[in-house]
Amino acid sequence: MMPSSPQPPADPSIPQVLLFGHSGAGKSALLGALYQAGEKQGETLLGEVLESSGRLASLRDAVYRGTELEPTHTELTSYTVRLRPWRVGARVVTEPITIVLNDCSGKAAESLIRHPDSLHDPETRAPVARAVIDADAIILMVNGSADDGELSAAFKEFEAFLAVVGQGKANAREVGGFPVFLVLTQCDKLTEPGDTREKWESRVHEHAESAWAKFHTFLKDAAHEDDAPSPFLPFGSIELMVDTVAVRLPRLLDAPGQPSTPFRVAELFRDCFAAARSHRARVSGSNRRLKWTLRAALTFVGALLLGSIGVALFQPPQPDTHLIDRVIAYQRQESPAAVRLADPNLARNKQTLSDLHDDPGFFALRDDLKEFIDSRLKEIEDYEQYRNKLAAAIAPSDTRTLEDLAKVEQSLHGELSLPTGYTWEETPAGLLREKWLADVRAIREAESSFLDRYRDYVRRGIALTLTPAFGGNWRADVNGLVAEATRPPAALSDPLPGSPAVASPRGEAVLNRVPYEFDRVYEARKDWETTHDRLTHLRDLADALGLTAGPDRPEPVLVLPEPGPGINSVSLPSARWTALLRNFNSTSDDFHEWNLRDFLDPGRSILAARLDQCFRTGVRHVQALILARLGPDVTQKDTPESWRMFANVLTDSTTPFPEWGRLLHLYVRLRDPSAPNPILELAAFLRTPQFEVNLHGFDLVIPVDLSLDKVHPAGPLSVATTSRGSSTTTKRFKQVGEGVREGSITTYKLTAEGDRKITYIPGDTLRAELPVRSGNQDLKLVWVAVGSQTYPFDLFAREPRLVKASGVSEPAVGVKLAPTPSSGWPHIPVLFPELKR
Ligand SMILES: Nc1nc2c(ncn2[C@@H]2O[C@H](COP(=O)(O)OP(=O)(O)OP(=O)(O)O)[C@@H](O)[C@H]2O)c(=O)[nH]1
Ligand SMILES: [Mg+2]
Repeated sequence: MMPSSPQPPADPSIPQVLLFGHSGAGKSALLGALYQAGEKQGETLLGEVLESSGRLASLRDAVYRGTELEPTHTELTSYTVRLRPWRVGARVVTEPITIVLNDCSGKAAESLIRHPDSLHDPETRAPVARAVIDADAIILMVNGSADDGELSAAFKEFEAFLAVVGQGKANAREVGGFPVFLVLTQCDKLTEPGDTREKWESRVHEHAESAWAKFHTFLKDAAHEDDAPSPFLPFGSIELMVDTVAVRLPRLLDAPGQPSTPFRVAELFRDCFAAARSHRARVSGSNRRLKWTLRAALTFVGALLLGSIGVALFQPPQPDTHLIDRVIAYQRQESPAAVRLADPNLARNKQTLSDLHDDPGFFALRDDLKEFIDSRLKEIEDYEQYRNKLAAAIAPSDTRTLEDLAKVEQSLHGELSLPTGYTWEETPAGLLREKWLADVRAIREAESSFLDRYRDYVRRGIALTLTPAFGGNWRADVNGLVAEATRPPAALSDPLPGSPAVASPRGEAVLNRVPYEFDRVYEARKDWETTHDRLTHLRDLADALGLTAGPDRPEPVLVLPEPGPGINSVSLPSARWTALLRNFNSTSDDFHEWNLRDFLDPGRSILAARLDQCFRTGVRHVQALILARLGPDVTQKDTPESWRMFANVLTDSTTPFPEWGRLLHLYVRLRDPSAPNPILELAAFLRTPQFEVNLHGFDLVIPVDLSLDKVHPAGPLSVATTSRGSSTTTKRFKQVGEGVREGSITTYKLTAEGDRKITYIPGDTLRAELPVRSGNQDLKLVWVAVGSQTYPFDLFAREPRLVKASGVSEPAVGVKLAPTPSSGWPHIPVLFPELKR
């Protein structure tokens, strides 16, 4: 087994989290799920996960592609993860967090559990033991779908392990409350056939409760048995939390399609990161205090040492020729700074120089030789100090904003500039600094070019959404842009051009991923994603409506053929719906992303007109189906009773009407999201027992050339409702003010005299009459419905007849009578068929 993956020097301020558990517990998968949660559940995790090596992204891909994960072969794999602050609108609601996640192999964990001795050695170099000692939180994982026996065996081991960890933390005089998360993994496997989300969650909950009870019993029993110090001590104590997770939701009855949604992973890491951060902060505080104590003690010891050196100084000096030769020999064969300060020469030289310096004859040496030794020791001390400063500094590749990058550059020219008096340019530290300066330039250049590129995509995308027509090359242009923008601007895991690699820790070349993740590029990429989505939805809808051109466009499934021979109106709607789902990759099952509200003119108007045209063809199919159901003698079926029965046919799933309702609803919904399903609207209309109308009045239009002499009202308009029991109610509407002439028409306002309410029961007859005068002739205008007898609401939509005193009548061409809009005059649903009397 390999010991551990290469790791940057640990920054003491970065909290570390260790994932610990048996092989197959799901540690690596959980890290993949964390990356997924960062993308899908950022609002719960409170951040988006950034990891510049791309290894977490690969883990995620493997987990959700459903391939078996390889057991982890290296003892410990470390990931430095940055959580980009979460935003609500433009407001940043969290701080950025950097955290090191350590994934250990199950085999190494099992071996540590069996032989935990290395945990007692604070200087241990064994990777997993080191990770336990350095951890700010441990996620202790056990397969939640294991049976009772397996769980008990795992808990027994964990108990022993925790006791050692607790003891170790106490011995290290560490702060109290070390966070340990006991996590039951793979809970999706606890699902049973027919489970709903609620049922499954409650089973998972019960499982966790019983596991916790079992574990708790272990802890209690163990404390009594051997009387060893309990891990729950106030100083170095452990704070244990229990959680349940799954990398994916199982297939559930009420949520069948969410296999790529992690369960409680975001919550677990959110809490774990917070606990680890606060532990790290408390540890730093306590270490500072310890350091102070230590420094005070060292000063005291230093004073004692000086005393003994003082005694040595008073001995008479004895020149040591052998020592002089050694110093001169060292001086002669000394190599340039770049070589003498490089590893491993540095340690060797330091040892040699210290030996020379500590030699009893040192004080008797010539001044120039003493100065030489002192200056070289000082150089090594300065160099080490500088190298440590560089190791702890923020590298250009750690930044994600131009401001932070500028700060890094500033510090490389400021506190991290090479000290004067030394020629360190070619030393490893000097080369690393030089490389970082080159990285700053390369990142800045790439960031700006990536930014320009995504801004250009957005600009081109918006231009395409503003198209005046969808034909010609439009579709090919959209697809060309989408294909171009889908490719990242550079291979993200490749080295960034202009970023050199040098042979020292943190000296590897920066990857293209770094500038790609810079905040401005990220924002521009998000803008492009929005533009991309809008553009592809526009293309898809235009495709579905047959408005686009090009060789490989999908079937225009929303364009319907006219009803007629060879066309099966019964199967048409479901065939089209199936084709729609097959051909168009909708993110929702109601296609709301095609809502016209989200598109811009002129494209929006073109789509609206085509949707209307297609809808009307659909209406003709439905009306033909209704008429076919009613049979040849339609007038016989035009009764309130048969219409009420017909309403049940409309909602009967064995008829084609519900499918038509779903399809036609789509056409109207895309234009107006609140539009009702036309089939359900018709059914509700046919079931209405009575219509309440509040007739305020009418606007009457009479063309001036209706007759030779001007025709004008000569009395009130009467609207008569005659019930089937033959009682008649008449409402009158009188003219108010003079008629207003505009061009070739005169408009009159008629208003109700007295009560305005009419209760209309389907089947009642409706008739309106207005006495008019033309010259010295008394005539009348008469309105009667010509469509349905049951619902004669088309009465005022038709031209009246002009009836002479002799009883002869003719169409009153151009006369219009419109109820004032607030009257609530019933409107006949669009699917109600034309009935000829
Ligand atoms: N259904 C399901 N399978 C999971 C889940 N988590 C992990 N697995 C599967 O369990 C197997 C082991 O998962 P790993 O993440 O490799 O386990 P590990 O703890 O890293 O194991 P080692 O690397 O050997 O220590 C893999 O095949 C995963 O796909 C989960 O939540 N649900
Ligand atoms: Mg693993």
